[in-house]
Amino acid sequence: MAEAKGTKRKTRRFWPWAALAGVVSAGAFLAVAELVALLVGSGASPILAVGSFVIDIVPRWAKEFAIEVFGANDKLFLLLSLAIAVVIAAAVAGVVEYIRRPFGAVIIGLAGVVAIAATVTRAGASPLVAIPSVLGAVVGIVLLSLLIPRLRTWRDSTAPAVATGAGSAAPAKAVGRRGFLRLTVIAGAASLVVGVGARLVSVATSSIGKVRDALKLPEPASRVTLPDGAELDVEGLSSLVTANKDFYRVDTALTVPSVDPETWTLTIDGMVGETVTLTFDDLVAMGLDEYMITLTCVSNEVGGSLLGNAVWQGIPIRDVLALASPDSSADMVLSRSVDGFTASTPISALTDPDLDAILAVAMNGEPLPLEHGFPVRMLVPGLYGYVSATKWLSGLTVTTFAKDEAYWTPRGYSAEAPIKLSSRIDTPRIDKALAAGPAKIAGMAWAQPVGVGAVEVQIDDGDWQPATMSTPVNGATWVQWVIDWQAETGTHYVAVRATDVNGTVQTEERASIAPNGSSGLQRTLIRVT
Ligand SMILES: Nc1nc2c(c(=O)[nH]1)N[C@H]1C(S)=C(S)[C@@H](COP(=O)(O)O)O[C@H]1N2
Ligand SMILES: [Mo]
Repeated sequence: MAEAKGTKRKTRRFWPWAALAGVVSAGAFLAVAELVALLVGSGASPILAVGSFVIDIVPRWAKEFAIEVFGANDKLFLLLSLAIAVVIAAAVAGVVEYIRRPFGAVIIGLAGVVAIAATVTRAGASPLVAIPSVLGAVVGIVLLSLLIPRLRTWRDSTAPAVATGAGSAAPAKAVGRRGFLRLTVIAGAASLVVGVGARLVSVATSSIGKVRDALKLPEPASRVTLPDGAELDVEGLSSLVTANKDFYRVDTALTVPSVDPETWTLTIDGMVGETVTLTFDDLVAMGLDEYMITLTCVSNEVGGSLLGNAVWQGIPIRDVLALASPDSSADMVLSRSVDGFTASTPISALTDPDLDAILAVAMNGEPLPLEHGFPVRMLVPGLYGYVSATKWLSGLTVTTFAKDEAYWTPRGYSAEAPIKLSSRIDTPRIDKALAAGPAKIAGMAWAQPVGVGAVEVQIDDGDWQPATMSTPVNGATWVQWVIDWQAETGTHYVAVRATDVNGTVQTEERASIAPNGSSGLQRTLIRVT
């Protein structure tokens, strides 16, 4: 009994080493997979494929939590969580292999199957993308089955003399221990160098940034002209046009898709008289015009910053659709991105001659930034981004809401989602005390596609007072507003509400972002000292 307990304790003493063997084996798996993925091409990296798969399957609350807590770092958070999960699973695999082979190897094999499944099911994947995961898993299993026997030799060599034979303990200990540690260190270091190196090479050789820098777009036939008073000058107020570098980004893409305009095509199919495929040159040759459109995310909370305004250059979607002669019984266009994302847009919003729904190729005077959909994206005034603003666009399928659904529809968001009339306070901010005396309260308001007619502000329990608005550029664009205020020492509440040009007043009724956008009034606390 005492001896059995002693053996058990001794066995457990080696568990951390077994866990390390598992982690090093998993590291070799990923390193080999990354290296081979370099040769096979985009979409073959198992860690990124599994990450993308996780993005597609995580429940809505988890996604909302990640966006809320980590904002633009939500993808970094996902990758870190994934890395921690991989390390834990790998450590378990090592210990399991040590206790009872070959079950640790089986765990690595299963991880290989998951990686293969995740890579081959990505949009547009070729069967070749399975190769890195297969080779990686094989290397991981081989390494684990080399390490664990060495660890056992080490353990056995530390057994009491009665078990291993007198005199042999000392040299066996040296051999077993050194054999295990040497292979662990070499394999671990090699994996680190190869894995990190392969990732870096993959990022560095991605030449799409250079392609974008070299792209010359023709001059647009028309420019957006700003009316007098289109922009107010108030400290702390958002600018009328959001700079590209400050523009919010929301998408399901773990890595920004690389799409070369040289090989890009757009296919218009489905319920059409004729399927049409356009090249980038075909599209641009239809003629560019400038449009100012404020893009808004359904995930924007009351008072939030998930919206931005830009000057876009593009082509009306109604002209592009007309080339394919859509069937009059169709009521939806399902737009598709190269990465598999889809959006469902009512065809009426795309063909309305009074609404400039466009395929955009430029944003604020330059080709679309890679993360905002290079080379071509959609923009539809008045509809939230997830039902209209497909980035890295690759196809338009003319169909019906009854027949097809988009990416977010089975994930708890409405199939159709017009932007809700809303407004926000940019200054003063709740986290910054204000000095008593004359002050300005200012912010933004939006009512795409009709436009804002009026903005009112309420201070404490006072009456709603009209704010001064910037001159609207068009109905698809937000406006700025400002009101002068004599700030008195103490704490105050400020609320804002917008009215659209048709006289509809922003509702006080609170709604959360799911299923079709937040509502309610922003009421902010101001401290005056
Ligand atoms: N391919 C693709 N396009 C997409 C998305 C996406 O996840 N993938 N997200 C949509 C959503 S939810 C919004 S709000 C807008 C955001 O565009 P931006 O990142 O350029 O601001 O893009 C839309 N287009
Ligand atoms: Mo969005």
